Amino acid sequence: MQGTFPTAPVSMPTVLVTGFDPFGEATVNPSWLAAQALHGRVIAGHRMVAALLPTSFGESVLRLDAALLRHAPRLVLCLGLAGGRTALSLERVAINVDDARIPDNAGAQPVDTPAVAGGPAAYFGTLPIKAMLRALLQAGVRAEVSQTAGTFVCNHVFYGLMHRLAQPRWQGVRGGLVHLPWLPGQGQPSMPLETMVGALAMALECALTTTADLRLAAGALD
Ligand code: PCA
Repeated sequence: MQGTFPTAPVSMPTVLVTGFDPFGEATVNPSWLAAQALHGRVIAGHRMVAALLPTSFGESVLRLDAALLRHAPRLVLCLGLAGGRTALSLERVAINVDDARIPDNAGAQPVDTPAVAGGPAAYFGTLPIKAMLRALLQAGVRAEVSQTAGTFVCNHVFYGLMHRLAQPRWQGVRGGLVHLPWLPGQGQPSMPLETMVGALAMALECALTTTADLRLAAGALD
């Protein structure tokens, strides 16, 4: 019988968690370490599946496409490093602009270029960021809602994700981006990997069990 059933049937719905490879001067990227740490965990009845995206404007969205098709997730959480940020940044919006201060890992450095030619100016993420923020702050994790994911590859992937999820074939699939601080030793301010992973598991649990987001000013949650 061996070989007849190459893979066990996996009926549990999945969550796709993506992370990036190191870029610029960084030698590790906490986003990929965190995604790997979450891989295989079951949260709120969903199996976490990690996928690595290259920090490349061109290749990242192609890999994202492949991962979406392969895993058909119910929810997608993209993770990225934003060195210099103090807190886990729950990104609100992806904009249709690529404007790179440094070359990506493939040497591309687009300036004032649309992420998707002819696409809308912006997409909001569809994760319940205020509910997630409250859960994180109540657990004592440094977290914030961020109003800009920048204009480098993270924003590009976030925009590409929301552009795809807006298509009828992905109806009902929610998506978002969380930026992570540096790891200890990478720079200051920093956050230990275990803290990030625990916080992300909590944020995912919240996202998977919350249908309507809270309507609270971010400041009211501090
Ligand atoms: N951070 C970069 C791209 C990859 C990553 O981890 C960004 O914030 O755009």
